[in-house]
Amino acid sequence: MSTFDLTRRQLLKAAAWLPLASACGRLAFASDGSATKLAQASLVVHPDRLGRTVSDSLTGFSYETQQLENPAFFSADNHALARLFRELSPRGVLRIGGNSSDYTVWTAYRGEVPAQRTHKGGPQRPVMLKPEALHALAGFLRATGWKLVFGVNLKIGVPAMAVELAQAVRQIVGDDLIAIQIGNEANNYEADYAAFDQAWSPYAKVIRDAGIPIAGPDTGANTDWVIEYAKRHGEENIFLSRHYYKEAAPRGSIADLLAGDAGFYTEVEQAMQAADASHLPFRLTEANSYYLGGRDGVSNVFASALWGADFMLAMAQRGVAGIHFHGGTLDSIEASLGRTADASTTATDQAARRDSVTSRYSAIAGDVAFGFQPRPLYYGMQLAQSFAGAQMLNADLDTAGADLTAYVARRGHALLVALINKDAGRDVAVSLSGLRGGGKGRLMRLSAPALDSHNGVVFENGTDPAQAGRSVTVDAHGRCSVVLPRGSAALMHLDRFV
Ligand code: BDP
Repeated sequence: MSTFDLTRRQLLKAAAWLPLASACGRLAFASDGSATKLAQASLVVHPDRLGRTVSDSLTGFSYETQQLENPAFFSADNHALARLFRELSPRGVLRIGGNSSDYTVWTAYRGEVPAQRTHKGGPQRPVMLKPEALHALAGFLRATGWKLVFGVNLKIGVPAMAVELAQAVRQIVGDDLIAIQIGNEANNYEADYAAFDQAWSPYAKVIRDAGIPIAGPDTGANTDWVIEYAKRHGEENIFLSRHYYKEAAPRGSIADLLAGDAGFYTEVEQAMQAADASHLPFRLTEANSYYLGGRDGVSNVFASALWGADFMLAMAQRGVAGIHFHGGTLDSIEASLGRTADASTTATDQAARRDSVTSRYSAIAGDVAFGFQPRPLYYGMQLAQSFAGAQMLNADLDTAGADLTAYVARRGHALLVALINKDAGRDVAVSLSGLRGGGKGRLMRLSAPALDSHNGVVFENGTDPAQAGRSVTVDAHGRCSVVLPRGSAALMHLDRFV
């Protein structure tokens, strides 16, 4: 466990704190109206126990290279998608890659390209990537302020084509390119790290010789590869990377997703040791709830918002610099898995049509024909993005046995507290202490009718007064209490903490 972990401790004597429920201005009531069934949790903030500084570019997305086959998708003219990116983060990072990047033919390349072996579990046809798609992508990046991480293929075994593509990306996208990655999840097709390193090295050499920054190893799992790669190639890289999915889609469920993934957190701490030793950021360049396209009724419902917010903040607390949620059209994801999308829909309303053409786990639904809209996960990302650039603070959390997580950070003079009640069965009253006496701020709730709701998600961070949260006041002793209904989260922003 990291020293920044919030520890579960014995239940404090909550009785003495009960009057404080009104100190935050009657924030909420238990959803069953009964105060007696509330779990009484506590959070003690320690302003002097500093944690990691959260990266400015914490928020990221990952899309298949195949998505670029339609240059109108990532284009400055795709205003609806550009707005959703921009509103989520002013400094996000888009990663292009996935299985389809290993089957991509750069159409401007004039050399020989061997016939591509397609196999079960991979795309059935190569992606034909044209220069106009890169020009459109460059426009999209300028319109959003986002940067780019771009994957070239390793599997085809043609470094000459990879370097030409990398050069074109660099020339067209310019300084908005952070790095080129070589190969997608090579742990799924190279026998071991040594075999990967041998295949990867000629690519890395020509791309670096062309003056283009690289990052990697972009492995699907295998934290040991990340550690070995950092040792061997740390100095040549801009950042280190791997991917994350909790499990395969058939094994997914809301309960499984919300239970968290302590084993992975430990792996991240190991990867972070390697990253810190090589003075490199570590990014999860592709991540989401369940691989094989996501799980319907789990990856695309409100539970994914609570999971996404918790996952991003748990990663940020451990020092991960960016989390790139994988997604895009159903067509692009199904193709990456060697399957054909069935996006036929009888829906007549626009929202349902957008949903039907989108991969299960995508945080944004829609396509160029139908337009775009946020999915529940998008709102969870928004909550976590509030921490970008802030400094994490250590705190002691007593969950009182509920599935509750909490994250605390300082930004300038302000204090941020995220409280995530992933418990499906218990409302929780959280007594906060260690705050600045008499402080004032806002409480913004993230809620939906139920954990399995596809629609009706609200994150009260808007300028619309009806969705702008409510004011909170901390008592003279620096205490305050918040009730979190089961399956909901809240972000507290206190204006003058120091
Ligand atoms: C990852 C691949 C990506 C797939 C995803 C999935 O990189 O191309 O779309 O799995 O299975 O491993 O959903």
